[in-house]
Amino acid sequence: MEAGLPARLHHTPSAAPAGIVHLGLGAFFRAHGAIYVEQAMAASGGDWGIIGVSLQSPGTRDRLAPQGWAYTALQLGPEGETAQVVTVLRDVLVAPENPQAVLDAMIAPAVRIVSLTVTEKGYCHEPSTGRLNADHPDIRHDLDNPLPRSAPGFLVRALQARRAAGIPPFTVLCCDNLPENGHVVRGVVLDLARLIDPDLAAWIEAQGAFPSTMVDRIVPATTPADLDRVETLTGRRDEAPVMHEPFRQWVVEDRFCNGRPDLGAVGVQLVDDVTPFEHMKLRMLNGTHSSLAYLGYLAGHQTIADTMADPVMAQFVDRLWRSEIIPALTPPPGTDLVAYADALAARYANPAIRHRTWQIAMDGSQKLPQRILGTIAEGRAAGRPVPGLTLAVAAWMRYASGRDEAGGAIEVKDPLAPQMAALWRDDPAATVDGFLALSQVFPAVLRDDAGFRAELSDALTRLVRDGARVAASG
Ligand code: CS2
Repeated sequence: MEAGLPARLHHTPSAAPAGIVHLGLGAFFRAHGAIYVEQAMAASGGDWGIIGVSLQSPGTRDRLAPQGWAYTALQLGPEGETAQVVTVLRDVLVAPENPQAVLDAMIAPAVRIVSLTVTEKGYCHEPSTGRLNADHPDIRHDLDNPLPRSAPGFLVRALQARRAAGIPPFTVLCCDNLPENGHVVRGVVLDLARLIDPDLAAWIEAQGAFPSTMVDRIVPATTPADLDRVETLTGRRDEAPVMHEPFRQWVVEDRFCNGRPDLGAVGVQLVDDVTPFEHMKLRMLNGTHSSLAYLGYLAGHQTIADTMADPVMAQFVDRLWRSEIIPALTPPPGTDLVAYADALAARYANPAIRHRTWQIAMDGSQKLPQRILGTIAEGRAAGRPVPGLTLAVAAWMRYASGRDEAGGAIEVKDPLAPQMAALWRDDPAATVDGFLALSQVFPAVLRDDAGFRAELSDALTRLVRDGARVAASG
């Protein structure tokens, strides 16, 4: 090492064939699924090394390449930090640069699982119905071109090539925060396959597997300051570390068509039906995360931990759990929902995790249905008031308008951002009418519910008049 230059993290990747291709190589997968797979191989063996695929940009590949695909995962607990180096990646491909290389990786017989974290919008489906949006520009492209752009396109074209070559299908393992996520990805894959070749769709239906999963670990985006922190702690420069909380959970339906790593050996819960776990996590964690993100952002809080340090917001979220969300849930086997809520409150308050409200606020139009609107619809059908979640929806509208409480611009990241910015009116009832007409977000049962419309207008009126903190204290 030259004097003055820090040591660089470096690793020589194993030459063993990869068993998994992962689409959407973001920080979440690198801090969650990749670590479980690495540990499962250490515990029980198997060639399950991972080829990561970035569907958009080359940044992660470019930062990981000089490190031999290794990276540091830094665990941030209230009591301190611990670092581990993860070496399970065998290669990283960038789909837009070379889609054929991605297909070749997915077609290799040694690859027996294709896992995905492509975010809610990556499935090209209608969030309110779960069906493929055949008008999506990437889907239209993928119907006409053998080299795809979308995640469903890569899955279908790779399965088509495997079928043609007599290679059995891989298991499609969805790791995104969608309800019945295996069912959703199966639906979009079969819808797309049917449009390309109905026989292919029948083959996938008969031979493929799409287990649903529930994934959980809080992984804030890595910042430049985090790179320095890792260097100070480990003595090595890593250009692509990931930050994560100590907690992790992965619940997986044990329906794989072509083998799997020994996930059970490393704490993954293998179950017959993941639905109650998914509902619990999406509604109790992600639903309150989004609620705190919109209200917290509007109240001027940078992170979830800052928002939880505001007693008004901590009490607000506690009311959401106890009065609005838990009463609508069936607890998963062996789970106490009140204890789960208490654990969430402690996780959110972890001051070492700087999870920005702005980051969680992203893509609200894709997140709200499964996180918040289902609970609202069920609560209303049961005659149970849901004022806090209704306020959260109003806060999302206010946020999505692109103006904060001081009139400053908000950088809204959402596929519907331009459309939503145009919906804001001086009259809250008119704003609510405009948003409720978004049928890709709101299910008919809420669009047609005059009581919900009126309560949402009231909530938005209070939010605009009094500000987020006062509205949340009510
Ligand atoms: C968050 C999730 O960004 C978001 O929308 O709600 O990423 C959340 O941190 C994870 O699902 C936790 O498991």
